[in-house]
Amino acid sequence: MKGLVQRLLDGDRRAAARLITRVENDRSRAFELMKEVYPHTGEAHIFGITGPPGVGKSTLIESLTTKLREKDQRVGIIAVDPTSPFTGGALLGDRLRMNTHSDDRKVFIRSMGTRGRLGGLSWATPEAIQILDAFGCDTIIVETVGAGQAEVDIMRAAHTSIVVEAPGLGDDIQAIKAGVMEIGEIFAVNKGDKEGADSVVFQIEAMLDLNPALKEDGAWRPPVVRVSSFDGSGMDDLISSMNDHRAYLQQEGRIMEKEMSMARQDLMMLMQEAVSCRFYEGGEEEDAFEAAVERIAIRGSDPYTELEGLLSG
Ligand SMILES: Nc1nc2c(ncn2[C@@H]2O[C@H](COP(=O)(O)OP(=O)(O)O)[C@@H](O)[C@H]2O)c(=O)[nH]1
Ligand SMILES: [Mg+2]
Repeated sequence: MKGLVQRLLDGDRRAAARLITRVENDRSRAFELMKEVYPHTGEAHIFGITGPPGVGKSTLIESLTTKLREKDQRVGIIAVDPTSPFTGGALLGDRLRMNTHSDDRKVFIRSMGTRGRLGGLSWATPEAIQILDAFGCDTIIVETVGAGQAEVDIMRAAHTSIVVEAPGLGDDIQAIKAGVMEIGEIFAVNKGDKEGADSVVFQIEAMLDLNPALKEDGAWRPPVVRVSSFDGSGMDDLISSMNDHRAYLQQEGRIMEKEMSMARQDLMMLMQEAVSCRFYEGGEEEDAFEAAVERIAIRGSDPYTELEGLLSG
């Protein structure tokens, strides 16, 4: 029988699903398989889509996917759902609905919980992206809920970051946090069918005007696109902006900069995980870690000495 990786490369959807489950549940063993998968990655364009809950990210992805399918693209969608560290369950129950595409063999949809990891991605998200890349997806869309570190995470894991906003979410200008202004390479103002969308577009444009870096030669000025996932208006403009950004990255070695930043993010996450799993997520050396904590708490030692001890042990 063919191995799981070979079946993935042959375009077997079940193999893709099973591999993702493995990297979620049995990580260090799955890394052996990822070594075989990785050489087959690097073809897909990865889009991160972030924004506050309720702006319509999932709905937008669904209509975008319809458009991409008209061009016969193979599409991979990963929705990262923040899970509560207290209950272990999904915080928002933000499962992708996506019924429109559930029978389409060229669309792969997967929800993943963050499983208590701080930040916008779960430990296994980078591998899930790689698996879908090797599976042959032309476009991979990763949905994360915008909440501080989440945006930074997704920006570093994607070629193009799309920030979604919408009218009617309370104080518009406050919903558009300063942090997202820096990470958005495209702004999609969703719910364009509703009143107030123009005002949101205007406010984002005004905030972008304040950034002198965007006026520099060769800088990418993020387009602000008004869309409606309900009536489909603006969706072609959004697709053009996505293509424009992709073309922009192809110029003057910018893609290499992106690839470096993505590789840095992948490796940093693995290193953080290696340390946290080794010492405090039920790892083998948790006892040593806890003993060090106790020594520090009673002032019998200090964190700096203990760090040296743990890492050299
Ligand atoms: N009027 C309007 N409502 C929308 C639009 N897109 C999404 N919604 C609604 O907004 C709500 C949140 O959508 P969802 O996609 O789950 O948002 P997410 O939390 O950002 O993923 C749902 O009730 C959608 O039906 C749109 O373009 N126009
Ligand atoms: Mg959603």
